[in-house]
Amino acid sequence: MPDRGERTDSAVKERVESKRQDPTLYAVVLLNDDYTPMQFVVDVLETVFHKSPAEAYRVMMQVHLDGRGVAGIYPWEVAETKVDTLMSLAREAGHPLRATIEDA
Ligand code: TYC
Repeated sequence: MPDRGERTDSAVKERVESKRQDPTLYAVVLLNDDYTPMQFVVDVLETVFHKSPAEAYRVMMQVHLDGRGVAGIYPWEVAETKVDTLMSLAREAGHPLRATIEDA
């Protein structure tokens, strides 16, 4: 039993330390498509990425006109969760909206 306790302690400790040591940031990049409604993209930028209405509209138009745009910059696990949430909302609504994660 003391054996198990030690292993558990060190596993927890290692995970905490490796998170603290990783300052790498990643960009969540929204991709344009011809079908997702502009208002849906604005809503996602406000609710998932915490943009103001004006900033959400600006990013949405950048993606619409340029093909891509940065929705936000986060540590890896946060970026992954944002993309998962975005993809789930889009799938549930029947829209083909997509996003990728890139080095920031
Ligand atoms: N191009 C879409 C349209 O005209 C709008 C859109 C903007 C779609 C941004 C996706 O990431 C996107 N309805």
